[in-house]
Amino acid sequence: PPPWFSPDTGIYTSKHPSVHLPVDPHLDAASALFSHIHTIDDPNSAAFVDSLTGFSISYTELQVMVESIAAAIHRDLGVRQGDVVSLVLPNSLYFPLLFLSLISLGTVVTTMNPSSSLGEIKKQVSECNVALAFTSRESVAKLASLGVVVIRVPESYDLDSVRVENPKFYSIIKGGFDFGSVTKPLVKQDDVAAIMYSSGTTGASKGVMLTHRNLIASMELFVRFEASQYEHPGSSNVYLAALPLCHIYGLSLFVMGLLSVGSTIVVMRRFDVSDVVDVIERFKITHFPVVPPMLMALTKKAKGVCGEAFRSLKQVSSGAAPLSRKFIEDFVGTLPHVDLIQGYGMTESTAVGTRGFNTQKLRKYSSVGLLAPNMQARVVDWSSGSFLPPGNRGELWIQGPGVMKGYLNNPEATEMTIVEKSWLRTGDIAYFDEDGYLFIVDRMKEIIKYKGFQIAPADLEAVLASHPLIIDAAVTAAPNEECGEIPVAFVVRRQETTLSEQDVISYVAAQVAPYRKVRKVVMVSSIPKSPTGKILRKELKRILTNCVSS
Ligand code: 4UV
Repeated sequence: PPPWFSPDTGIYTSKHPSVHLPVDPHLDAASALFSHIHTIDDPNSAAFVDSLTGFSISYTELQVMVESIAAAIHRDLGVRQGDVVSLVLPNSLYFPLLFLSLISLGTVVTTMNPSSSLGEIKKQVSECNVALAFTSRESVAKLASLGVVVIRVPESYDLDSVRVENPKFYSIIKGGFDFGSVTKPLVKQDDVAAIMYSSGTTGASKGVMLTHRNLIASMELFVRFEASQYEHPGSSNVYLAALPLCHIYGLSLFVMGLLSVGSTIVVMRRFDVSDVVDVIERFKITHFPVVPPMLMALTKKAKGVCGEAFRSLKQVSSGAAPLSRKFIEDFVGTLPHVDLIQGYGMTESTAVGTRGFNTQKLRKYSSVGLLAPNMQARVVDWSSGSFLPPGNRGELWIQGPGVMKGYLNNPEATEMTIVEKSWLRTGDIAYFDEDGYLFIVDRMKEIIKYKGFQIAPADLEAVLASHPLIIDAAVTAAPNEECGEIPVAFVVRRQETTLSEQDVISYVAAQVAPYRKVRKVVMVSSIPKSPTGKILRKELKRILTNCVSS
């Protein structure tokens, strides 16, 4: 057997040398991040740039602003250690400023997609006991109607206009607050820093408790380690941040990790392929992390554009959902000078998992890469429970400092997901090849991945069940070339009703974020279930295949 696999324990160890993680038990993730900033070649280089206006924040300014905003939030808003504050924000430079300020205070941040519906916000606000929220204009009323104290975050970076239009926010952001004037709370690495939402292997979406230690692990093992593998220093890289910062993939890269290596991060409010070429050219983007639909859109666009526009681009990394061979071949054929890799991780692992690593000799585009340092894995046969050697497919389990503390207020779900004390069941079916590269081949968990976003069938089933004319319903994924997967609802309607497929689609759309809406409805006479009442999802998939082929 290879040295990185033990047949006795069934454990795969990372092929990378292990990385030293800070041992001080009292350390918050923002301070851990800033402890690296003195190593940056030019502290006056831009940490963040707004893709629309070119407004930028340097590394020196970033650190001063984070301290000042933290002091203002503590002093003016009375936010204290352990309080839960929500960020319901689209991508902006204010997002990382607020996130880092809040966690440096020992405050717990819970992020929500800015397109969340009132019902979705209500669930998260009540589960996390949110006391205060920072949000954009669109969500102010929703949050306020739930009794949450709301601070509106402007779109503008022009402080003069912010002062006039939004004095409350201005007073927090204007600077000049001295952190020395407040007693800095003692934050432990084991304290919860963020609560992100994921449905895990089954059921409704749940709060994933990530500690400061988890965020530090993500910064060190995922981002800093990768940067250390390349000859050029991370500070010469310019990243395009078009992934949502509210999701673990964008958060771990653009709000935490990349700052510690001094890269410049160009923030796009949202991914828009018609602007992307211009942004890449204008800001000389070198690295672009994407989800598969973005890769497809980029490739299509690149075909019609002169190659010069992409000259600066060195690496595109894709993650969050499977990348088809067709997308890979299309991309590599169109932009052969750009290195394409895949990464794999989960909310529950703080995005720590595997990353691709191409060399002159070895290019495995379909692989999600090698296990991150300090991480271990097992591949488990789902019928016998035995641990499988390289070349065999089974459920992937991972273990290491990226793994979450647990699900919020849900010990049962935590126990089902973190097994044998410390192993995270990923719900993904995977195998390692003879070189230790991981391949994700299927998913045994219920989640649907729409453009890389999670959708929990159970969440949509609860919405469907609330319709008076629906007797029973179940949701599953249908494959879709552009989006990866789309949610399809199987609906048993009351006899003699005129409820149409479109009625069902509209009913759900009114209650969920746009990306989570049901996109196809199949009327059935009953939902296939096991004797214990569990929805037989494989059977639903079979019915769906038959509908498409007939
Ligand atoms: O919880 P989540 O929504 O989290 C993510 C995380 C994406 C990351 C993390 C680190 C990276 O380096 C990176 O490139 C991407 O999406 O969903 C977790 C589930 O998404 C699927 C898989 O089912 C996970 O359990 N998934 C994530 N990455 C891939 C993937 C991939 N490369 N290929 C196939 N499925």
